[in-house]
Amino acid sequence: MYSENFQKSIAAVEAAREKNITLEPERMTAKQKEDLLASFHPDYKQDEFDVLKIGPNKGEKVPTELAEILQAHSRITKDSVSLENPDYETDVLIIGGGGAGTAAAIEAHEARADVMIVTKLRMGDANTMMAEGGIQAADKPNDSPAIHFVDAFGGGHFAAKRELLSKLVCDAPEAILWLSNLGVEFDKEADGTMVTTHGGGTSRKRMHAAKDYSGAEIMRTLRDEVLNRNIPVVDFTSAIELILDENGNAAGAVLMNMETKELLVAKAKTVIIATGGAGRMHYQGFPTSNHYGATADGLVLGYRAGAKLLYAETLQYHPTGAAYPEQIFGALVTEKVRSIGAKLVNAKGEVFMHPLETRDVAAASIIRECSERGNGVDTGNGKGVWLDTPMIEKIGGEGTIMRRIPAMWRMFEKYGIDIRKEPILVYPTLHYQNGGLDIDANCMTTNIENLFVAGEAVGGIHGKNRLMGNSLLDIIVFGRSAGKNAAAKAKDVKVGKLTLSHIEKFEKEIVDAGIVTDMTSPKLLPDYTRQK
Ligand code: MEZ
Repeated sequence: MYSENFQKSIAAVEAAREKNITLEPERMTAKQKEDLLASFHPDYKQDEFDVLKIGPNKGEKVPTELAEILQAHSRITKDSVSLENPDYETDVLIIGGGGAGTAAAIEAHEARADVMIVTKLRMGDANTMMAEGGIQAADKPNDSPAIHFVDAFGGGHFAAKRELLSKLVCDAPEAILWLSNLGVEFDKEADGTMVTTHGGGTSRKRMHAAKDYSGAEIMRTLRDEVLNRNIPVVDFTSAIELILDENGNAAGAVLMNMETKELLVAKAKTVIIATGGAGRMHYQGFPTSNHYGATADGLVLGYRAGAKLLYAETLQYHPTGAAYPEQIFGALVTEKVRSIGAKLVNAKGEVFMHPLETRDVAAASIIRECSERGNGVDTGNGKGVWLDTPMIEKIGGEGTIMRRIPAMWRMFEKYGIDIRKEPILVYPTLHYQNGGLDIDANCMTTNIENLFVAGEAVGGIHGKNRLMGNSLLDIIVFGRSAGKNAAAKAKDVKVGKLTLSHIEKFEKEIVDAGIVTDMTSPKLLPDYTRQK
């Protein structure tokens, strides 16, 4: 239910609806996109970035808030814990209990390695659980991994590491099969074929979904599999520092019980970082679609131990975060809403962009509409544009919304808004970390032996912008691959004497660079008591 303030604008949206449904907005040219991004995309706001003074990416710029935690003190000193009698010993230590971590655990277990998951909240408290719209895979006759590659490579500004993107698209059909066999209930046509839709920047319909609960359905299945296999999961326990051995190879982690703050030591032959994203860093003050624990922990752990980052300066602002009501500010409004017919319109009821531009372009368009062009709707808590959801029922027929996007209906219905009848207000929300730790095609970091990474903590798979549905895909493809490779590698590893000497080395770098900070990292949880 919208108050009086919105009615004039809603009337304009309703009056233009029939015309807007059939309107085919032009695609932007490459030059128009470049100019738009340079002026309106948050990644291009130079004063929101700092140049790193220390570490493997010294001299490169990253978001100011990320620079602060990458260049912060460790939570411990090298003498805070004894490494002599580890509390846990395993072949493969997996840090993170989301989609990538659990997929890795299943494959490492399948390869008969001893495997253990440590997670700072509970298994499944992760961005995977919150993913809605779907997972891409080129498994229809009119499609191919090569076409999928071209779409994603272009969408990512031709910056993806080719070997990683190639693995992503080539392993995608098998990833869908694996998930199906584990029990994921993908949406199907009456004849049993998968329902597939478009996403922004896709030239073929290759988005597989479970309504708009795709991530929750995948996570449910992976979690069940981990539990069925009795894979040990240590929950409410965070990794706060990697442990290396005397040869500089990854060999475990220092853990902290989130409640008692007790420190524990896990020794391992190989380590997989699967800690997910960074939405709760609220870069540039943006709200986020991410889960509570998304604080870039893996980047901090890896960086302090000497692992390189790739594209850490690029973030994804999902074009359609909820802008109203305030209670759900920043929550994800899945791109699938546009895939199945809703268009973005401004306060005057005008369509201002093609609904399926890539996410960076769509986000920048919305920001321009609400700033320079002055065509945003005042939400009482900022600005937003309309996503004209009633179009969906007009195009797909009555019942389409309940059949395809029931979670969206439920999210707004709680606040008296029936998205079948009324449009909704949206504005970009911090959604995804495009950059992360630099890995090779075997998922091992390029400069620390036996340290593997999977999921959102990886940089370079998608280049500088990710297409919808390639994240649920990458957690499965790279999670599985990291699990298999870490298990295989563990067979030949002889762990040397454990050490935390990298902490001392990093402290010296902080002092030598003249960095003055009282911050410690990883951050682990957001702090909402000290907002700027
Ligand atoms: O890949 C994603 O980020 C995704 C599917 C999000 C969404 O809009 O549903």
